Amino acid sequence: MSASATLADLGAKLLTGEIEVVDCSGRLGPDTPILQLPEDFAKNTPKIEIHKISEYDSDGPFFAWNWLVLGEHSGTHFDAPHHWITGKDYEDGYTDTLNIQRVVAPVNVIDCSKESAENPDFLLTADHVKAWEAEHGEIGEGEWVVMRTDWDKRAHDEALFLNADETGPHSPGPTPDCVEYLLSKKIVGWGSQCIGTDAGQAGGMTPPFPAHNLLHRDNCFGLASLANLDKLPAKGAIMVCAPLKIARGTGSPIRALALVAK
Ligand code: 23J
Ligand code: MN
Repeated sequence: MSASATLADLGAKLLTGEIEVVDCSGRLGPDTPILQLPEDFAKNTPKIEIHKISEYDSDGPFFAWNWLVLGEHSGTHFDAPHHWITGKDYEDGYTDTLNIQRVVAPVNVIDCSKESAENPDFLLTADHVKAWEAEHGEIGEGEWVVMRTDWDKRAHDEALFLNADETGPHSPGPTPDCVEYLLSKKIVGWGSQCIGTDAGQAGGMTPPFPAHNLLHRDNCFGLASLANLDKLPAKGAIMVCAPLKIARGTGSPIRALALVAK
């Protein structure tokens, strides 16, 4: 089939609903869970604020609009390579310079929901990914890989979502060897349903925060706080994860979309 015929077919099937758009973003607002770095970092990213400018009142008689306090790394969001020191020298590593063709790609959904329910510190390894590939097929170059943990079901409660105690946050994520394996497959990026791309306990790994350290070292992207991955097949969906074109931005909230055959 020609590319133009494929695209016409896609358009027609979007209109009939045979291809469904699944919303993989959570809601952005004052209740959105926000990362809290340890106190040794003086500054932190703020809680989201939505301030009214007007709503059909004396400040705007026939229009409603708001202004926001919104960190780049808030809610369902995109990590660009410049976010981490290992990615700092990529000229195309910012939200306004990255190759936007890359962010629309097939997605591999690795279901770790059962393991994560049993153990909030569950770590996905390269061996797990290889076993997943044996069952579902190989992960291809340029594709997204996302870890389904159903962590979005906790997003209504920040404490439940961050799941921290005296020993720090407890949430699932990848091991360093998992991220290295995925990068050897030349993926475009890695996504998590938790607050960031790394596990809660990833600060103690070698290297610390391997998803951040290794993905961005290789000019790859991260996705955090993804929602509704339970509505996606293991393979076959296409993910659209476009960051705002923030000037020299290191990341951005996104409306993550998945195209899924019904
Ligand atoms: C800043 C510093 C450390 C981390 C993060 C941000 C994130 O997880 C993020 O949102 O990219 S670990
Ligand atoms: Mn981030």
